[in-house]
Amino acid sequence: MSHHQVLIVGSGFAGIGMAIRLRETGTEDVVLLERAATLGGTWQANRYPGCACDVESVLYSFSFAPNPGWTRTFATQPEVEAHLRSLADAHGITERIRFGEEVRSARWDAVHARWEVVTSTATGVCTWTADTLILATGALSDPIRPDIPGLESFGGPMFHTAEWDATVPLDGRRVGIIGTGASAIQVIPAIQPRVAQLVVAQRTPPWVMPRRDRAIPERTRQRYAVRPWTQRLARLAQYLRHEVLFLPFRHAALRRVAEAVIGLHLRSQVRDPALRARLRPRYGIGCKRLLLSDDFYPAMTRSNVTLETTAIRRIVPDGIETVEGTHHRLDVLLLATGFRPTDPPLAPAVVGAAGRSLAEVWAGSPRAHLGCSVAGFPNLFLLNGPNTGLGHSSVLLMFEAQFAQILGVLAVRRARGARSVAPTEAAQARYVRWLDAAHRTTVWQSGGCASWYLDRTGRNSTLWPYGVGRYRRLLGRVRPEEYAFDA
Ligand code: N01
Repeated sequence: MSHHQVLIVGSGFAGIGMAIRLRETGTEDVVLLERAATLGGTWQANRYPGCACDVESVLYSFSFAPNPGWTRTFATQPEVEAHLRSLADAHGITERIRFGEEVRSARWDAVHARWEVVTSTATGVCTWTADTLILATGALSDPIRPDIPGLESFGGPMFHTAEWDATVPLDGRRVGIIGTGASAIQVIPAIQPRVAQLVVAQRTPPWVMPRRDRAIPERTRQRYAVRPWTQRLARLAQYLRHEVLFLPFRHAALRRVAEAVIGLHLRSQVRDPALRARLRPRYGIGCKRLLLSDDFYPAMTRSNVTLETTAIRRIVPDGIETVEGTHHRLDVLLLATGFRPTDPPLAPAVVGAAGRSLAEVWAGSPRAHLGCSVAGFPNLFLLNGPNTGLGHSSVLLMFEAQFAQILGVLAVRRARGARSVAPTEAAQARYVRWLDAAHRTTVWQSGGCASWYLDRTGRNSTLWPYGVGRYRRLLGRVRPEEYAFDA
């Protein structure tokens, strides 16, 4: 058993950024538990062809660790992963990560005022204790397979985009892909030129806007390195642009304008009116994640691509069958069917002061004070927790706001000589009521789509309902009266 001041679960952007900020502010004894063999979280797990960031690189980095070396306006997965690795190395975080440690349970020990965490490893079970536990496990870390009859009967290779099997050859084969979300629209153009046939099974057509990805010229990169303020200026411009992009999500009149403008992208890229009609979204823009692509629509017009919009009745050993009886023969089946962020897999295993788990307390609808701590769970902090996701900007900005709040709360705990801290029930309830009211007028509630933003109770427990600036202002100050400190 080993004891640490802080244990962080997960080594993606959130976990690594938190560890850096903790060390910078004087907390040296930080250990990160990572179930994978390498760091990076979602950026090491998702390795499908075409995988790239759909937020501009200049904004998809921490303000305290800018990267003047980004080679494209939208970094590819290998480049994001490499950036994260070099960040962890440069700040002495890599040696603090314990790889291959999958957290099985975490229990608050009130007697010793600490968390007891059990992990499983390749060789057995390990027990850890920590004064403070920070969950940085990501919202999009556990892929879901679709609930389609016969799925397991498929005879050829079948895998989820987040579990890409690069050993399976796709060249010259008949490939099917289920889903047309953010992952699918990156995979489809990347593999379309290589495969013999590509069947795209679409249940809901997404809104897709132009991406305008391009190489960042060497001279711009040099300028960013020599005069960092020029990169900060570019970052500010992107930040403000994204804040404007958010407005249609709250205002129906602006939504209609956005739909008209963004609808031109489909019109300009798909000439065939029949195909266009099948690709046209039928819900309010932003209700599901707004996607960016320059090559998805063109790929859909190629002669080796079939768009299937009729529901799948079942998967059979040699392909998929629709409810109208069409049988698509396939060699390989790809599942681009997303993740389940509203049922965090670790929630049943994290047990708080009253002996109840996060899953029991949440009952299918996660709630947290300011998105980063939960009443009844002392010395526990969440990164990328309930209602901290974004549909319009860089989630790294949200992480930075959470780092500030968590560091601030820990500083007050230290200053008061307290052993533990948790938000009060009243403060959390007030905050959640305010959030729910704010959500009522957003496109996510009224846009006429079914999305993973809403949990099984119909509540939006994933997204922050305003622009990023408001969250940063809210979390930039600690209000000690919102927390209970125990000596
Ligand atoms: O998953 P999704 P994703 N039968 O849930 C369909 C992030 N991300 O992996 O819309 C048939 O968006 C489903 O259909 P429908 C980003 O935050 C970021 O693509 O539910 N179809 C949908 O089309 C994103 O939002 C980047 O009707 C079924 C698709 O599968 C999040 O990850 C890149 C089905 C799932 O789409 C998730 O994106 C990629 C069924 N039974 C992803 N079940 C960046 O660039 C599901 N579908 C940063």
